[in-house]
Amino acid sequence: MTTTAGRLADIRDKVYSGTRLTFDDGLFLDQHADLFALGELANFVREKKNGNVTYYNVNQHLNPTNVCVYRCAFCSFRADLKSPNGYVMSDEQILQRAREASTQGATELHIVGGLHHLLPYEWYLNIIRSIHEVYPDLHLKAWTAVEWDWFERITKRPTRELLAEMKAAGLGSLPGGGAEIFHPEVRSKLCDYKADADQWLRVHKEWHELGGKSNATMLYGHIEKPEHRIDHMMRLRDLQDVTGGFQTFIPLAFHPTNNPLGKGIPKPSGMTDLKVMAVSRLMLDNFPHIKAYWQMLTVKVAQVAQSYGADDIDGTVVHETIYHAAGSDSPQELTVRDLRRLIEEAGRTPVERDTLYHEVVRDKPAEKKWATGRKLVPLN
Ligand code: V47
Ligand code: SF4
Repeated sequence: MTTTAGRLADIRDKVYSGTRLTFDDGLFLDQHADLFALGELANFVREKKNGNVTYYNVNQHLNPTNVCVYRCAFCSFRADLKSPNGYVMSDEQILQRAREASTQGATELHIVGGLHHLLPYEWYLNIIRSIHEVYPDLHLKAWTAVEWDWFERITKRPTRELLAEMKAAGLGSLPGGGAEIFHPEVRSKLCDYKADADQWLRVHKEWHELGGKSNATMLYGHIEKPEHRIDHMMRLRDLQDVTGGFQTFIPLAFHPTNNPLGKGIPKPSGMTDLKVMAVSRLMLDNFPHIKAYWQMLTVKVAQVAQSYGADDIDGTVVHETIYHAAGSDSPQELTVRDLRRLIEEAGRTPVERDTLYHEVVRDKPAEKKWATGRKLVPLN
């Protein structure tokens, strides 16, 4: 009979020799390995792939509407069509936010939002086209696979065609959101009606086949079990073997405030955050990067995560709303100086990257200025 120590030794040999881990290996690591052992192994892979570098970027978020036809059980951001909290930004507000991002030195605008009951696909297309026309240097990372699936439902046109159309209009890449947990046992309880695992993976495959890059996420720390997390990673790894189009995996810690799923569920602990980070690094051997998204993990855990497999910390993240609605107590945004300092304190070398992981070299470092007040137009 193999002991726990024996099993861990076998896995250690595999990691050091570059042998791919199996589903059972992943499950064992998630359930039985101690955090120090996980950290040692994940850090080995992290340094083999990315040396001592931790990447960050200068980015802003834009959520053009929070009105959503879906009711994901974990979501604190969405609003009903007739809710007083519902908003839809005007074209002018959207362009103003792109102007602000551009003048503050951002290289990326991360654009996601609700699936509005009444707005046509052309509204979403026009956001990309109009920003790209005025600010062609701003990389637009926009619309999760769930949004693409929605566009297909409302236009009755195939996602492949819509992706190509939006690429021509200026779309730069796809964010990793909407993945949640792929396994239907859990997904049906989190978000029964929106795009399922196959649809999510298909959209990313089609985008990769068009030559695009994208990210992937996993929402953990709620009702899922270790086997659901490992299953999620295996599905992503399988697609990455085929396309190679994923850049970064981002484990997202569940935030329980202001959403139906959160009742009675605490936020995942720092131990769970680091374990999931490390297991992700070990299982996703074909993903170049693992991101410790500081807004979601807290600055402190994101910093420690740089020794548990992560090599990216995300960016300045001006105007984040989704996590703050769900009870994040992280700061609203960080300056470049803050980001570089906390990366250096973690013993890593900070490197500014653009969305596609090219190094950004500046005459002088970009600095955030406080944004002026933002007004949103209520829908009703
Ligand atoms: O899909 C929503 C998650 C995602 C909660 O691609 C929640 O670079 C925890 O995908 N608790 C959107 N998570 C955010 C996202 C993302 C973020 C940063 C960078 C990138 C990238 C992508 O946020 C949703 C959902 O999985 N989410 N509500 C919550 N209460
Ligand atoms: Fe809508 Fe996205 Fe919230 Fe789900 S997570 S309810 S799709 S905004």
